[in-house]
Amino acid sequence: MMLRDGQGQPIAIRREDYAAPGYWIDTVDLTFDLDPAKTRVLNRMRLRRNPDAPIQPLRLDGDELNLARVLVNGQGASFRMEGDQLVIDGLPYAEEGDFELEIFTTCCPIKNTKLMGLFVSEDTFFTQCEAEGFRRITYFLDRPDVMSTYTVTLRAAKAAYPVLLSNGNLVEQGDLPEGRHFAKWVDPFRKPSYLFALVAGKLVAREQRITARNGKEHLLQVYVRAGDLDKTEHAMNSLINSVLWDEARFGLPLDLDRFMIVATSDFNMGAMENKGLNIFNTKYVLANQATATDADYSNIESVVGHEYFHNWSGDRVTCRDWFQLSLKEGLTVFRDQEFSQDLCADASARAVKRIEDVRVLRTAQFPEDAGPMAHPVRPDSYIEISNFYTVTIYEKGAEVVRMMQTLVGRKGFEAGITLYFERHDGHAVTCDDFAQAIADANPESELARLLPQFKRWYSQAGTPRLAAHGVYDAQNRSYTLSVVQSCPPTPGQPTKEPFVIPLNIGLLDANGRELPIQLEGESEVTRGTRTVVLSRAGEQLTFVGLDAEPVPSILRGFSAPVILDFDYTDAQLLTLLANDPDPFNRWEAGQRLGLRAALQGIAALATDTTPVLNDAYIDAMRSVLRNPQLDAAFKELVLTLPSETYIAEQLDVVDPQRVHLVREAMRAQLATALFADWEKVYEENHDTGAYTPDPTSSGRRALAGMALNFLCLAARASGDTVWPGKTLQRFKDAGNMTDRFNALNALVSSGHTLAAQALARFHAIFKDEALVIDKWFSLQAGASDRGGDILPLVKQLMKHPDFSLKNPNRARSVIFSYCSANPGAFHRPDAAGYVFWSDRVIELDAINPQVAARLARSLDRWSKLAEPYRSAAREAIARVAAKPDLSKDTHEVVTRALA
Ligand code: 0A1
Ligand code: ZN
Repeated sequence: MMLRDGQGQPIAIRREDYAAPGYWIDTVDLTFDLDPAKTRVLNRMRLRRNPDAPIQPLRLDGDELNLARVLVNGQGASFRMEGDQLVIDGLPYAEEGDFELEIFTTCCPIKNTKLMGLFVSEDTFFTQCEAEGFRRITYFLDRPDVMSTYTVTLRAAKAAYPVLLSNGNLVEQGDLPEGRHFAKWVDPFRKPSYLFALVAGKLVAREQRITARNGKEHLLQVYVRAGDLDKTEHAMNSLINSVLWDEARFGLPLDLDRFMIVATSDFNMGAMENKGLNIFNTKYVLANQATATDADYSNIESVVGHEYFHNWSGDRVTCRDWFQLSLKEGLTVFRDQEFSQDLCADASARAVKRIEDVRVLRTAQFPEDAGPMAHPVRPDSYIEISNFYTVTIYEKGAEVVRMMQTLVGRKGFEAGITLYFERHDGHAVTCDDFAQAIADANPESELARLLPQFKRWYSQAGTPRLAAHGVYDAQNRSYTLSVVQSCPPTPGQPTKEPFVIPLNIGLLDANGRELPIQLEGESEVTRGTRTVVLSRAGEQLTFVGLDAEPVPSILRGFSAPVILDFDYTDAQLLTLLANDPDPFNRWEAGQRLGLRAALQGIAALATDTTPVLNDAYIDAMRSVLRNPQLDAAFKELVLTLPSETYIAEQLDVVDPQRVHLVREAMRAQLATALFADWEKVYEENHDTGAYTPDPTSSGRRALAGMALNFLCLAARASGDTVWPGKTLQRFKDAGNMTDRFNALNALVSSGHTLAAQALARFHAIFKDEALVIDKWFSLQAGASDRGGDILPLVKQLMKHPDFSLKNPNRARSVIFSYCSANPGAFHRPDAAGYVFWSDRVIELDAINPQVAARLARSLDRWSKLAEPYRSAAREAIARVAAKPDLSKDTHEVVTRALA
């Protein structure tokens, strides 16, 4: 049951209604008798009233629990149920000190398909408590500002559940009658309930003892199922690197004797930072060269880092309420991004990582910020908090932290982080507290000067737009850049105030050489990038001492999460693409050229055989490919055209089929026009020797994979059989999953007849590797559509014996790959894609509302679609919204979409 208003609609929770809890829970002593069908939970807590809060009954949250007993100080107590809440009156007053509350409940983990609270996955018990899953385990004040010390005793059948884990330190274990055993864990750190975890089952661990910089010894463990131990080395190495990095960069040591990671194949998200007992989706733990791609290796490194860094930014200092979610998530994404960059051997690899991060932001977060689910980094209200684990909270939140670092400098930022942890260690705090600490540690900085205005990044939703225009004055040898900022309305926020925007700028001469920078009225002349801080709606920047009109390189390194409009000429973009010392803007110049061509092709109603790319673009791409100074990874990014989603975002009215057709035409053109170069690129890069997932060799594999893709595409047009044949051979002989998968992808995405046998062989080799079978499904559901062939294939894939709607990874591999990642196949003129989508949302909602609500977001941008797509999409959303008994999760998404 959920809270509903008079009309029966779920009630929104508002940030302004925050009130401190009426009670504190100091200690929690939990005893579990684990049984898949009926787990018994004895919860003994010590509570006291919060003397600073109004006198009120105790209201404990619960969800799908069977209540057997409530005792206060050992006596039967009177209580009542109000909806899902257990309400107890007449408890001791503050002056009377603390009291004991004992609650005995049972729950049914085997039937828990929501994967929140206590659930069973492959005969092993796991928990997921963030954000509000603990209430599915026991009645509790399930909110992050109630922090307690936990003692946990786990009891279970020894043969079936030999490993019993919980947070903190193992203090006791032993056998019990009837083949059962127990383990008792004590977590020395106070924590909110969302960080509680337990795991029980047949698992094995890779172990490593490490000595940190400060001389302390720790035991690191990665727990997996018995057959997967050979896939844990990379996760363990990533964990070791994370421990060392956090201590070196921010002075934050590991505070536990033992740190555990456990992998499960049934998980709604990527991973979870439970104190000392991180629980991971297998996708972000398991890797060996035969089963995982370079991208998997790199994701594992980031996610292991991310969860580990939460130990400080999340666990030691947590959120006061869920509106502050970005306090931990934005900061922790920033930290994992910095970690991955710092592990790179050179500046080029760092830039590649930055470009990849920005690409995620622009293809996922910018559309979110422009759509019906747009919300500030610190939201003002929500119906279901699970819907707010978004790219805005995570990725835009990280950009906000990054801008702070830009404004105070790297050293200043490190001092700010130190002050933040000194001030708030052990507490549940707010985004304001974080920004204040960074500013206070840097009192002379622009951040401190502009702090209240800077914090609009937390309160205002929407992506700011910078309209920049440059005028050269030959007489005064000056160049004036006018910049006007604006931000479109978002739900509930019709108007916006100006943001503080750190803008990194450089100037190049016509030959692409970096010019010295001197701003009018300043005596200082600098070389390279200059950070200018914008804070007004419109500003003019005048650069002096210039003998000719410069080519401005604006927003270097993507110094702020904004859209930059500048009327670059093609010649200027070609100069930047060939020369900009800032690799981000060098890449960006190529993207702008590609985007421009795509938009022109779309406007001109290009057909699939119209040349969309001009010779200058093709020549520039050829030069990039042939440039010996550029790394393979960077080349691969430059040669990747803007995605269909990104192109669509630039249009007011989107015809997805047209976008798809034009982008495919551009790909076909790149394939044929650069055929000889692709052959050479392949020959030069395909042999990367003994497999290691380092940035250099993975960059070469990525570029070779791209070449193979284009070669097969060109073969499709020419009828050539040599390259498809070579690709099949490559697929068969490959020594690692990256090369094998790239070859398979080249055959599938070019629609070659050899694809079928390669797919069959791939399935046969990897039938027992769930994560590889996910790739097999996802590749097919995400393949380029030819004449509407993907939807029937997707329906067929759902009938495959390996398919299951209950396993989130598998559901995502087919349904999300089609509905969210394959716009050309999903947006069908006959609306069959949308009908399929609504059926799946409804079907999934009954099993797992979180997964359903995510799928529901595939149609976020429906109102931008051209007819007939627009009306058909709206109808499909309305059909979902009309379904009675929809979860809060899905209800919130579809009603916002229709608002
Ligand atoms: N805090 C985790 C993300 C997470 C959130 C909710 C979950 O519930 C299903 C699971 C994980 C992180 O940022 O990694
Ligand atoms: Zn996180």
